Amino acid sequence: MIIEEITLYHLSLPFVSPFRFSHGELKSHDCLIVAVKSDGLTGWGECPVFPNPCYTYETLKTASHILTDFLIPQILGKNLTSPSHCFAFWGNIRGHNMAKAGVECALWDLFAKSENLPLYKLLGGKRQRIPVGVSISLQDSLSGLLEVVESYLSMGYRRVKLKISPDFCLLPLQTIRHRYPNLLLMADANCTFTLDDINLFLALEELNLLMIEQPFAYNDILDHAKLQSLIKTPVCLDESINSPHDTRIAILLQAARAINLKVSRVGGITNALAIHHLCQEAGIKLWCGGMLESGIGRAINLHIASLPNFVFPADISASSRYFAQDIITQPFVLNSDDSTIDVPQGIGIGVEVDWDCFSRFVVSQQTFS
Ligand code: OSB
Ligand code: MG
Repeated sequence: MIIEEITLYHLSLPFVSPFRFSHGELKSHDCLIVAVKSDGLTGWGECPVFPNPCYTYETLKTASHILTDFLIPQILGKNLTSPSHCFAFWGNIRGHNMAKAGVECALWDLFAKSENLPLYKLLGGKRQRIPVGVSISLQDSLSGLLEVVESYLSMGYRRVKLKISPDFCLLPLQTIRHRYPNLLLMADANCTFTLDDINLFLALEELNLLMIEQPFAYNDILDHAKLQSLIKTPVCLDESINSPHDTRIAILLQAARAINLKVSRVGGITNALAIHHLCQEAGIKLWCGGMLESGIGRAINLHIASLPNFVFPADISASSRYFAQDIITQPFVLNSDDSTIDVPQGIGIGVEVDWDCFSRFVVSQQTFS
């Protein structure tokens, strides 16, 4: 398909409540949305990058610079024979996975639409309902925390992930576990601990956590391997896995029993598929992570999560958990009977942009043709 036109939108979508984790507090989802046109079709992608280089080194400004000055010009007017073909034109661009994922996911949507198929079918996905949970921010008080957990459980969510940090960890997790002995409960440290905290991780063993996500540095694999050898609770990697190569190292070192796979963090669907297959072969269980995406990124996450080695509930909650107003015509809802969200069944990513809402949240836009 000849890439005729690409539009880049900077969107700012207010959250229903601020998202707080160890990297700070976010009041809105600021992201870049990519629309790629070819042959009368439009493919959509999302680059869910933060304003600050806190989660990865990328920021809204770097992603917009890399997209505008390199990624987009290098594929514009080119005839791509598959979504992954873009990488042949990007060989001289190191890193910047989120910027790449924005365009690459739009190409997958475009190709799925040209084949008249829902994206998950093109990817080899089977499931049409994805088990999901909710990721809960750091809270100010234990009573407030229990109220938040209670409210999500009453909506039908059956898996809770709590953000933790050195001053919000053991007691909050004990409090939740005491109140809900059978809840699927896990913790995400976003890199705030070190091996010196080993006694804390040993104390967490009796809480029967589903896993502990990314306790150590964003670029560490070695210390995570050491930790996994010392505790029974599964260690899960998030920030540390940015490529199939990182995945091979983690597998070789037995650094984790689970991986939180985010399409945006690994540079798109091509790499996500490669990581999926590597983990499946190695017996490492996956689950689909989230970056507080809009309806576009959320749809892409649901499609990839339909692959067979995504075994734990995903960080893909209903649109209303994040936004009063999403940018798609049919916002995602939770099936409260089994804590799942449906994979969209239309062609491509299977969602339609609601232009009224969309244009209200556009901060700026630029078209390349
Ligand atoms: O570490 O998984 C994370 C959100 C933004 C950045 C990093 C993370 C998260 C979440 C929320 O945990 C996942 C979601 O609900 O989209
Ligand atoms: Mg995480």
